[in-house]
Amino acid sequence: MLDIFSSTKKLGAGRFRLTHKRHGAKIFGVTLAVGALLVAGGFIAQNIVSAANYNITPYSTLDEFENGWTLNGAQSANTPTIIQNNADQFKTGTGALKITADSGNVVVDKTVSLDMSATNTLSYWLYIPTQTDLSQIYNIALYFFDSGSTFFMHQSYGTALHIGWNNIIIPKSSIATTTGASWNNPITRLRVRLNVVIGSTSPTFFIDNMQIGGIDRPKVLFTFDDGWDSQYSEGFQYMKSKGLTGTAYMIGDKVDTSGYMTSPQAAEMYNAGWDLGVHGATALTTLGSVADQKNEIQLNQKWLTDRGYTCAANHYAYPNGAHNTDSLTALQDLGFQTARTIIDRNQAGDLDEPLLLTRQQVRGDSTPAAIKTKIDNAVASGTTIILNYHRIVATVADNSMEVSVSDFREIVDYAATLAGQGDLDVMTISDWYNGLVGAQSCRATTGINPPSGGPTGGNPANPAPGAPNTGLSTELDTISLAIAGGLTVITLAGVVVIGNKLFATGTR
Ligand SMILES: [Ca+2]
Repeated sequence: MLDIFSSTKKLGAGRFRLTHKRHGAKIFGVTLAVGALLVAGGFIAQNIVSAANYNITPYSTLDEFENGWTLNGAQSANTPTIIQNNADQFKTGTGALKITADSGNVVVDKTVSLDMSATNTLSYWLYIPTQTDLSQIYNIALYFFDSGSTFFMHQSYGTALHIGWNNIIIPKSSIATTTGASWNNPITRLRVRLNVVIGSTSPTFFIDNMQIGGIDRPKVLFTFDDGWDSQYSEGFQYMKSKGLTGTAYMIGDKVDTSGYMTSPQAAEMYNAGWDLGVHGATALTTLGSVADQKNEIQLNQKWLTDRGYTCAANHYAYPNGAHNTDSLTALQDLGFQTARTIIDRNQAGDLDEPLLLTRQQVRGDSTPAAIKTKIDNAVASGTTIILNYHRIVATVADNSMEVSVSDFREIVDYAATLAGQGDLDVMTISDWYNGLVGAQSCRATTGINPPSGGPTGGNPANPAPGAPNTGLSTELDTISLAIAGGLTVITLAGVVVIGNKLFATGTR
């Protein structure tokens, strides 16, 4: 059975969901249509065998926030406004629910009759217009009442949100509940409650597209900031022993200085399949203009591109997490594909704001058990967890910058075990992004090199990321060129050639 990226469906403004098709009968019709549009080169169509499509189980829409919502209360003397089906910002359908507070908390309800007993995941979208709005939102709580007084509740805190669209995906099992509430009961009322920061004026946000039941392929990204030498000596070496690769966001002019990686070490990591992304030593928000921010970003990007480390040269990590609207403009102008913040939340596999990726910090005083729980939540909710490390040391002296070797290894072991069981994939940032948008892997030209694990939990025939597939690639390239431009369907042992595209079959 093939796993192929078969269609891209646009859901409302800017949202793409990549749909998984697993049935051989459907593959050929779709693929022939796509293949006819492509020009064959001397490479393998990597996107088909990589994790091009992360959605495994489709989501079902629970509410469009377009009707039935009523203002149910606010703090006295306040006059909030709600507008449902507001088209200023929305994800799906024709509008979203826009809520504007007036210096106090706001409660908005909708009477429903929903059976949520059989679903596991819950997702919804929040749009925060400006940084000022964000700074005035303490949290946004979603309630699911199964009676007049018992309910489930999930809160998104302002500190875990960013401006623009936030795709919140959570396992239903992680939602707080009152005593007596049960998902086996019909849900009779939905509630959205905005709790504002004391002293706020009139924060606005939008909520749209509540969905249940969907699951995307879970991912773990090990990311490391600054290019410290222990990222080579421990991070790279230990992950290599487990067949895993990670992402180091580099500060160009720190390389070959005391405490940081050497040039040969960086080269070894890159050549072994690691991503080297762009970081820096200067917080962008300390720079006065878009042009100044661009210069700082490009300075560090140049260190990578000068050396041919191009796979993740369009992936950025904000120094200190600091960013503003000028930063977004600068990165967008420069063609960056992702930028990682220091907002701690699991990242949706359905890309929300690519220049505002979230992370999960791993600190010296983070217990391995707590990090494992976050990984478990990623598995349960079908999200991506972008782990963020700095130095890995024998004895931790700085909790914000250092993690012990033993704690680090425990998490690597855990991720490797789950990947080996087919529960998740461990990948680099470029493979994650390219797979998500349906582009081929950066390293595809050396053979069939999918991210570790494969799209449905591991194809033992696939080599490690970055490692050439010595058994197939040369032969496949030859066949690819020979049939360029045609629509012939050829099936070899373990390989399907359709038109000018090639697909490796597995045991999936
Ligand atoms: Ca809607």
